[in-house]
Amino acid sequence: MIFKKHFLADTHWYEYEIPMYDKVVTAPRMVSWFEDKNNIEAGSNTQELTKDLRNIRQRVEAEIHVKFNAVLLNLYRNGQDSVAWHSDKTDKSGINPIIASVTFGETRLFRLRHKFNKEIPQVEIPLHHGSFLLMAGTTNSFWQHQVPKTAREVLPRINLTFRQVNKPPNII
Ligand SMILES: O=C(O)CCC(=O)C(=O)O
Ligand SMILES: [Mn+2]
Repeated sequence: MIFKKHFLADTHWYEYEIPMYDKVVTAPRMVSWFEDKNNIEAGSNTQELTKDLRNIRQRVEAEIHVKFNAVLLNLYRNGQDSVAWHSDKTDKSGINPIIASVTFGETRLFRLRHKFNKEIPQVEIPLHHGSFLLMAGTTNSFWQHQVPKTAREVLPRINLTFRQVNKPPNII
């Protein structure tokens, strides 16, 4: 659990505000966003990818031969933290982004549902410590995903999603 401990303690975690109709709601989890230095606009307070994040990215890139310039860290502090149904968009076009996900800590369910055909059964994948999950092709155009809340007593979980972003970043 070395990486979980490290990221828990050494990351600047902050709350993520989601615009929802005419309100703004606070997401039920903590986040931290990093980009490559050359992608960060002057004057922006976006964090630069750390050495550890660059090392993990290198392993991911070597596995799938895809390059990433940003990573979103999500911290699920307990079973009440979650991410609601959504698809990932990493640029304005939103077309077929490639998202590589790495999990540390507690196992949580990752669920997928088809956006248009309700007859297709949902898919449930328990993401364990050290899991690697790749969303590519049309996954994010045709499917939504979520990490539901759980009534079980669970320890913190940290998820890293490597992304390719243009400016300005649009993280989910
Ligand atoms: O925590 C996860 O496994 C997924 C996170 C996610 O979907 C997101 O940040 O867009
Ligand atoms: Mn997502």
